Amino acid sequence: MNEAAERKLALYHLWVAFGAFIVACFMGEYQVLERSGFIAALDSPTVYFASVSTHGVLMGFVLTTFFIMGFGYYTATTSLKQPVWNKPLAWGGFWLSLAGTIMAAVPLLSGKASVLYTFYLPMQAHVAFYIGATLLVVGSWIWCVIMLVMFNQWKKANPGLPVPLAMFATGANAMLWLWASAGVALEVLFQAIPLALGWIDTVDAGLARTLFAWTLHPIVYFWLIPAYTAFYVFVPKQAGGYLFSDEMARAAFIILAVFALPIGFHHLYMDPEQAKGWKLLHGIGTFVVALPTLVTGFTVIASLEIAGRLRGGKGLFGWIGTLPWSNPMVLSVILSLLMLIFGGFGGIVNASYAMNAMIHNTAWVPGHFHLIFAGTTVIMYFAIAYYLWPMLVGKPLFSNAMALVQLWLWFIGMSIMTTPWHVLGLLGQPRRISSVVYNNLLTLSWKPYELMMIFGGLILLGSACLFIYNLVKTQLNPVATDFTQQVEYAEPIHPLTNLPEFLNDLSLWNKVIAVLMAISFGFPILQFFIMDTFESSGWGY
Ligand code: HAS
Ligand code: CU1
Repeated sequence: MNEAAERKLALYHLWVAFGAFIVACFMGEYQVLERSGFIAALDSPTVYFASVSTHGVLMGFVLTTFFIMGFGYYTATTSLKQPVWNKPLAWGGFWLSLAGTIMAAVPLLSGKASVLYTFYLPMQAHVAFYIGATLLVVGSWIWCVIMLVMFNQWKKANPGLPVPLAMFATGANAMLWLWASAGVALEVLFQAIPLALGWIDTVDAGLARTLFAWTLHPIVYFWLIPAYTAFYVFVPKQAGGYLFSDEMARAAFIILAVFALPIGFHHLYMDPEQAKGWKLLHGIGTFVVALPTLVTGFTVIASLEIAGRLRGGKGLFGWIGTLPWSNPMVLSVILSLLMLIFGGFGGIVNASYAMNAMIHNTAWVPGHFHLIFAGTTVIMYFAIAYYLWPMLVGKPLFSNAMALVQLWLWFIGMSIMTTPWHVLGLLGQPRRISSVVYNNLLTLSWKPYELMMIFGGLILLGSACLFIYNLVKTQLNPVATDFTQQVEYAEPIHPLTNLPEFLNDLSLWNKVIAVLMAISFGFPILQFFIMDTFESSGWGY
């Protein structure tokens, strides 16, 4: 199943994703320059905040959502071997999301929505920003519905058979996202848009932040799941081996989906609106959700070891050297896991209440998420693109060597940029600031690290340009193949027999999520409506 209509659908989504990505990369480099304060002519908080808001929205919402949709359509059709259900609807979702993106881009670029990608109220953006963001989300809901319909149709047509792992992961992600996006949808519909239109005069910022936290944690797993999908379904085969355990992979996706949702208060540890008991509950859940990542690390490394040994690797670590490092997918997973060690370590620091107090709202936090999102996650988006592009455009990859250089540069640049951010955070540099000159010893001590971050940013920008160049040249390659190459999904080393239904279905987990969400968000949201707070009559206003 590699039909022209499906290819076109995937390709359009992926190009929007990577178009947004490259624009945002240029903004990122401007931002490190401005923020460092080294070039006086660049100093402009107004331009800085417009840029950083656009950068965050393009990377966090546009790159991710379009990539996930395009990749999902392709994995669904190729793993289930059936066409996309209701293609006109899928295109409707695409155009709706694109229209929303353009609508939000106008106020962002004109400085009327400089509210950062988290757009915390009571900061206010132009209403077009909120409506545009809503349309983007509604478009992604269409994708979720299509994925879940295809999941269930296939199950009905193939009773008792295990849903292909790639589809299982995609289905879990669609379920996760439907739940996750509800929080921010409520915030935007009932608070941000009415406020922006002047229908209400005030909003409860605590309620807004609580609703946003509902979305903010699971959204990072929505971004991550395609990377993990590639870890499990592409990497073992590309490395020349087998998947260590299909069941473990399913369990990881389920735990990710179930536990990513009820734990958002680790973003609110330092906020006053939620009581400490609720923070503790969400804090415990945060440690639970690190578990599927540990399982994933274990399973993927075990799969790589199988491949390395099948290729003749001997001894404790000999298998690492025999892996096909020149395969972009294999190189990416190694670099991705290396970044995950430190990005995950930072996450565990963040999740620990007392340490969170030291790093919250400092440059440490962008250090954490650039390493684990832009590093661990996005490097796998590159790997997926390099793998799928020849099949999508029917041409051989323009340059494998260039892809390898690009991936190494991305890893090196990300390490050089995020290490100083972690240090700067510990040296007390706030996040979400443009350049500040206190001219004292503290800000002087920031300087060497700021120089490093500019250098890291430059390497990243170069790497991003190479990536886009390679894709464009592949598409324009005069040498055409005939679309016969098919995606190869990894086989588990032990074939699946007697897969329990709870590892092959999502409806039970959907109910578990409903219960956990009611427990962890029920009262914390309800309290805003039943409790009279200072100068507030309840009901969220
Ligand atoms: Fe996070 C803030 C906690 C994972 C993204 N995070 C953020 C923000 C973003 C983000 C965007 O508890 C900022 C939001 C904002 O703007 O305010 N995060 C965690 C924890 C994890 C975690 C506990 N985050 C992610 C992932 C993200 C992401 C994944 C994106 C994709 N995060 C937090 C907290 C905050 C936060 C607080 C709030 C901070 C604040 O105060 O504002 C965990 O899931 C991480 C688990 C991972 C590990 C690593 C295990 C390592 C493995 C690698 C093994 C490899 C080897 C090498 C041995 C424990 C599995 C093998 C080598 C070979 C050669 C084969
Ligand atoms: Cu989080």
